[in-house]
Amino acid sequence: MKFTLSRVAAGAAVSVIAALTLAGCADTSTSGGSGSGDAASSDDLSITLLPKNLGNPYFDASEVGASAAAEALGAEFEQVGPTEATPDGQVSYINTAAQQGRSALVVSANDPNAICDALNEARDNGVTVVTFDSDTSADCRDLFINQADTAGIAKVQGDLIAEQIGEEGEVAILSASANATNQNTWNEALIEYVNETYPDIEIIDTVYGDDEDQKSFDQTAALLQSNPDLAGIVSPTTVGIAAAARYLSDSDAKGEVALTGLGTPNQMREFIEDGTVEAFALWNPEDLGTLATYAAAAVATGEIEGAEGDTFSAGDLGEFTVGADGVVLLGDPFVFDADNIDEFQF
Ligand code: RAM
Repeated sequence: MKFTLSRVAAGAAVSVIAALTLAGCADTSTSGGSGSGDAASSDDLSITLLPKNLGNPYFDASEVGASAAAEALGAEFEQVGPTEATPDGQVSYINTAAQQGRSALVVSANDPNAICDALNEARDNGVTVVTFDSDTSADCRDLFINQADTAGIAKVQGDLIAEQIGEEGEVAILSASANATNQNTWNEALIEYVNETYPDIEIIDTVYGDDEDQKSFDQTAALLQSNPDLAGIVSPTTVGIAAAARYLSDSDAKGEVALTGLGTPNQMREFIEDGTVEAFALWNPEDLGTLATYAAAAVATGEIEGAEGDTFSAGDLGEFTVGADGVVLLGDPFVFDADNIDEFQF
C-alpha cells in the first residue's frame, strides 16, 4: 500500500490502485515531442535513474518508487551511479545512457552546471532528461521534479530550530557537498528566513560533509569543538543529520545542542527515541522517484512536451501540472517527531 505524506498526515489511507491500470497514462500519443529527439513508444521505453550517489538510503527509497513506476509503465529500468556524490562521477553514466540510446535519464545533480554538457549531448541523442531532487540549470534538462518549494523548506527548518533553541543563540549548518544545487538553494533561503524572522538567532557557519557519513560525523565534532556556545545545528541532508545525530547522541552535547534538518524516519528513529533529536522534516523520497519516472515517461513518449500547463498522471499520486521553468512540484515538507515517526518506514 502506498501513502503520500500529506495523506498519512491527514490519517486517510489511499486506496490501492492496481499498477496495471496505471499503465495507460503514458501509453499513447505521438503528438508533441520532448524537443530532444524522437518520442519513444511505451513498448520500448527505457529509463535510467542516476542519483547523486549510491548507498544513500534516501536514494534507495527513490529507487523503490521509480522502479515501481517503471514497472507500471512497462518500461525497462536501471539505476546506476557513483559512490561519491561528485559531478565527475556522474558524467560517465550520462555518456553511457546517451550511447545506449536510453529513452530517459532521471538525475539528481551534484552540480548545477558541471554535468550540463553531457546532459545536452544526451538530449541531442534523443534522451529525455528529467532532474529530480537536485536540479541543473534549466537549459540542460526537460523538467525538474521538485520535492517541495524552497521557501517551505527554509521555513520548516528555520521554525524547527528556532523552537528547539528558544529562538536565540548560535546555529551552524551541516550541509551536503559544496556544489549541490538543492542544499545551496535551501541554505540561502534558510539564512534569509532566519535573519528576517528570528533576530536573536545567528547562523555562524556552514560546513560540508559531502553526503559522506564519516566526513559529516567529523564535521559535527569540529563544529562543537570550535563553537562552545553553539545552540543548534541544521542539517539539510539525510546523510548529514543522521551522522550528526549519531555524534551528538554519544556526547555531552546531547540535549544541549539541538539538531534538526532533513532526515529519513528509518535513519532518525533511534535518535528521536533517545531524545537526541526532537523533530525534523522531509518529503517522501519514494513518491519523488515515482513522480520523476512518470514525468520522464510522459515526455519521452511525447504525451507532453514539458511546457508550462502540461498535465500528466503519476499513478496513485494523481495528476500533476508542469509549472514555470519546467518545474513539477511534489508537495509540502512534513515534520516527523516522537508522536508520528513510527507510522513511517523509509
Ligand atoms: C541527501 C541528499 C539529497 C537531499 C536529501 C535531503 O540524501 O543530499 O539530495 O534531498 O539529503
